Amino acid sequence: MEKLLNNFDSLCLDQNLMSIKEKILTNQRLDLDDAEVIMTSNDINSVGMLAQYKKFSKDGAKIYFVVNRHINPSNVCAISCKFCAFGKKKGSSDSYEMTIDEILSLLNDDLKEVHIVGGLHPDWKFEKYLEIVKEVKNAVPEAHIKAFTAVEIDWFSQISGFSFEKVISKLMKAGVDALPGGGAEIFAPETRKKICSPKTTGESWLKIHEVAHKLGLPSNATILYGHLESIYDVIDHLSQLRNLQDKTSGFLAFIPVLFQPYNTRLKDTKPFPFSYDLKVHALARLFLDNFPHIKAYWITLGEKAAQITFHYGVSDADGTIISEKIIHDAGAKSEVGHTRDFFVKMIKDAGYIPVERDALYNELKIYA
Ligand code: V47
Repeated sequence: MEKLLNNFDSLCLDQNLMSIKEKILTNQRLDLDDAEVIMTSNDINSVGMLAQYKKFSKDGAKIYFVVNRHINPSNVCAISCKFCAFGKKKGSSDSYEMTIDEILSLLNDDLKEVHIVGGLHPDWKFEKYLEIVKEVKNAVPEAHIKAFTAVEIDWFSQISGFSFEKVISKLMKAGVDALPGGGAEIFAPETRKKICSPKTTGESWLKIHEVAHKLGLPSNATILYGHLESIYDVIDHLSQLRNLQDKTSGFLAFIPVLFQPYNTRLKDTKPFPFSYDLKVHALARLFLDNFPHIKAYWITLGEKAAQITFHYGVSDADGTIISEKIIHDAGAKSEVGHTRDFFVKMIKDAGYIPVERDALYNELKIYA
């Protein structure tokens, strides 16, 4: 593995990265200034070499994926965020609500993870969400259920009058095995206000994940990037997540989610160069030293770009998803889903070892 950095000194174009290399080699934690050096560096190859070294020191050449399915029971949403093209007003012609039977018809015994998230429905009671979880668990008991973002947990708390603890405990009892990482968007209050002012604050998002971890429920964390944020917002976001993970160790994976502007009220944001995506993924791997995995969300990146991030510290390719809607409503150009065979080939083609996993990263099959 040391070989990965053999040529580093002779190939490094940015001398500011040399002290970061020393820290990575000696397992020292990066600070906020190091993160700034990475995000402002033009030496994307050297940044990638460092992130790759860190990834290999954790997982070797393995890249994980899961046979999963996304289910969005309704797109009716009581709030409207500028970056979102999915949420619809109740009664609008493009709103929908799925019945339990419609939800169950999407399941099959091959699934290892069912990912359930949706809008904040103004009329549905908390019991309805518990029923969805119970019915899904009953139909596919072998699959993990990763359900409801912290924004939904906050909403359930408001509509039920229950504390976060009670809402999460009831969801766990119904069958939820993990929380997805959505809703984190960007914690920095000024930027958060510009893209999703009505949404749960960053502080509450972090509090809900802390409560979940304390109750023994693991979770993921996301960042929505590529809109109005500065690199300091990105660094602040990672720093707050790293601090919480130091306290709880409950996060499984960090997922950079690239903003898609189509059909949103942030249509006019200027596109970022691909080197920015690579730096966000690499920085995540280097800075979040206490996160087990960095995930490439191929839905937003596109399949080929996701493959390229495998060389920038990523250790997880998410999964089959089967039918993604939230990001495709905002113009994502990737397919809406893929097969298990697609992931095995995609990971092998990039030079890595595909490992099929469940939602909790238990290894189910290594495709050597
Ligand atoms: O939080 C909504 C994002 C997220 C847009 O935990 C958009 O394993 C881009 O959280 N452009 C939900 N993104 C997705 C999510 C997720 C995905 C995959 C895996 C996991 C996991 C979690 O969707 C929201 C928001 O950031 N989103 N609109 C948009 N226009």
